Formats: sequence, C-alpha cells, structure tokens
Amino acid sequence: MGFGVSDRSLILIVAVASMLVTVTVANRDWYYGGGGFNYTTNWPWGPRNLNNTNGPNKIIVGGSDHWRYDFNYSVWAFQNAPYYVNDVLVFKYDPPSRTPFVHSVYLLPNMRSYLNCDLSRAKLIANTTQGGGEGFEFVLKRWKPYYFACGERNGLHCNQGKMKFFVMPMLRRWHY
Ligand SMILES: *[C@@H]1O[C@H](CO)[C@@H](O)[C@H](O)[C@H]1NC(C)=O
Ligand SMILES: *[C@@H]1O[C@H](CO)[C@@H](O)[C@H](O)[C@H]1NC(C)=O
Ligand SMILES: *[C@@H]1O[C@H](CO)[C@@H](O)[C@H](O)[C@H]1NC(C)=O
Ligand SMILES: *[C@@H]1O[C@H](CO)[C@@H](O)[C@H](O)[C@H]1NC(C)=O
Ligand SMILES: [Cu+2]
Repeated sequence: MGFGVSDRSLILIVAVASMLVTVTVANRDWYYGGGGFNYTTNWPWGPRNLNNTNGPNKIIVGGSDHWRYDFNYSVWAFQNAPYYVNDVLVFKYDPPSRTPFVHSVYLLPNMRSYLNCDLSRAKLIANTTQGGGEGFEFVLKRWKPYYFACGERNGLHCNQGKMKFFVMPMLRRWHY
C-alpha cells in the first residue's frame, strides 16, 4: 500500500527517538565513563556528583600534584566538593628515602587551630613514610568537618606551604 502520512510520521518519530537514545547513551558514557571517573581531569563541579548511588569515591588529594609544598589545597578542596561520608582521601608524598622534602598528615581539632596552623593538639594520622607507594588512605567515616594539615617544620608547611584544607562530607542520598 506504500507509506501513508501517518506511517511517514511514525518513521520520523522512530528515527528521532533513536537519535535521542543515542545522544542519551553518549551523555551517559561521558558522564559516568563506564564506571571509572578520572579525578585528575575532573572539572570543578564534576559529574561524579550527579550519581550518588555510585558508592564511595576515592579522591587523590591535590590530583596529579599530590600532597606537596606550595599548592593551594583550600582551592583544591573547594573545587572537588562535595564529599560524601565513606569517601576515601588518598595522600601521596615521597618517603624520606626518596626526598629530603618530607611531609605528613595531621588532623586538627577545630577551625581555630586550622586557621592558625596550631599543631599543638593535632593528631598524627600519617607519618613521613606513609604517603609512599599507593599513598595513605583516609576514610571520611563521619558526618563532621575534618581539618587536615601537614605537620612538618613546626607549622611552616601548613602556613607558608598552604598544606591544609577542610572537608565536610555529606550524607549520601541513595536515590536520585
Ligand atoms: C586520568 O587523566 C590523567 C591526565 O589526563 C592521566 O594521566 C591518567 O592516566 C588518567 N587516569 C585514568 C585512570 O584514566
Ligand atoms: C549510578 O551508578 C550505579 C553504579 O555504577 C549504576 O548502577 C546506576 O545506574 C547509576 N545511576 C545513573 C543515574 O546513571
Ligand atoms: C610510620 O608509620 C609506620 C606504620 O605505622 C611505621 O612502620 C613506621 O616506622 C613509621 N615511620 C616513622 C618515620 O615514624
Ligand atoms: C588559596 O587561594 C585563595 C584564592 O586565591 C586565597 O583566598 C587563599 O588565601 C589561598 N589559601 C592560602 C592558604 O593561601
Ligand atoms: Cu609538608
């Protein structure tokens, strides 16, 4: 009988629909990268934040700069927000056997000590050797602010070296 007008419309609709599906699938690939999102090339408000059902994220502190002197970790932490409870922060830095410029990781008790780089009541969580290899992993276990700082040179790395940041992990929403 050939194609009537309604048949043509139908074909058009099917064609457009399949194009939309293709675009949607392409976007999904772009967004979720088949499951492994690359934090190194992440944008500030990265799409990893869109999928809260993805499970805990592993985040390398400082990205490809790792944990080093004179890198603005406040800006880095802000750009990588939000963080979720059970996300894992990975601190990477060379051990003393590989560099004279050693680092460490401390947790500071509050905002005041954080602002002043006051290490007197800080708690060591990773010594100078623990950032080697795959790095030191710290799980953001609780819904509370975490204040991190390097403890080397009596606060100099924290102050002058900008080696400090804080995060406030959010509770994960298991729906979207
Ligand atoms: C992430 O991106 C960086 C920089 O483009 C690249 O060096 C690294 O290999 C990538 N990692 C993965 C897991 O794709
Ligand atoms: C989020 O990630 C999970 C696990 O990778 C996946 O099963 C789910 O379909 C994703 N959700 C969306 C909206 O893509
Ligand atoms: C750092 O901690 C590790 C693991 O607890 C320990 O084996 C190592 O001796 C410590 N290194 C220093 C320099 O304190
Ligand atoms: C990091 O950079 C921001 C924006 O330029 C600045 O306001 C902040 O003081 C810097 N942080 C440190 C510790 O210098
Ligand atoms: Cu340091």
